[in-house]
Amino acid sequence: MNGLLFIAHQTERYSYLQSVEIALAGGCRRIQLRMKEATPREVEATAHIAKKLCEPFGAELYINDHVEVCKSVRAAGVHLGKADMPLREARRILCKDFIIGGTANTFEDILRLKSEGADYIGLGPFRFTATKKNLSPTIGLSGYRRIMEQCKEHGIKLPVLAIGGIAASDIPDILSTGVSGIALSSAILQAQNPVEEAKRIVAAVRKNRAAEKSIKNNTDSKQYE
Ligand code: TZP
Ligand code: MG
Repeated sequence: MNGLLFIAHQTERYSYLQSVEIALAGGCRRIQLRMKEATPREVEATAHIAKKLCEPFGAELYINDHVEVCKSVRAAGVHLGKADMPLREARRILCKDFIIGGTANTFEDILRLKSEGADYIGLGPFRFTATKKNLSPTIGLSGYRRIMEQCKEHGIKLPVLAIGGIAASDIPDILSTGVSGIALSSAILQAQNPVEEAKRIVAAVRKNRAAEKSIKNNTDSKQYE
């Protein structure tokens, strides 16, 4: 899991499926369907359609919270928070056939999720966001630097996505901390022209990940000069 993950949401302007369509038109190729207030049946019905929308673009669909829905619609994976099904139980149901991500707010959370078999980590929130209720303490740029440094020291190579209150202009700084990608929602859905903003964000993530890789490769090779 790297690059950009779009969190599909319902807003005053857009339905869940409209937000999926916007993200796809803007070039996002990883989409998480996050329907907090919906019943499992509603999530499943929407996920079926979202999966069909993703297919022609070769985009991956992830489901927030609902392990059974992930399996029944054959999504790419599921994302689980602290209050959701325990990761080990989800792994028993999904085996190795599906990707499982977990939410972390601290380095200790990352250690726990790694021991439970997570495939990737959503680390946040970067800053305050109204998108999520019961928000954990914000991490900020210095927090990402510290936590990613701790991951390096402990040899933890799990992909980490930064999430929560991220704007397009934050992307270069956040990617410079060593995270492998960015997850966001409102930066696109609250923009005046969401499709154009999605395009801008997709390009910014691509450009800055490429820049980080080349800095890292240069630094790595310098160690042997
Ligand atoms: N966890 C922290 S923020 C968030 C989740 C799932 C949703 C996305 O937040 P934003 O600020 O709309 O990008
Ligand atoms: Mg959850």
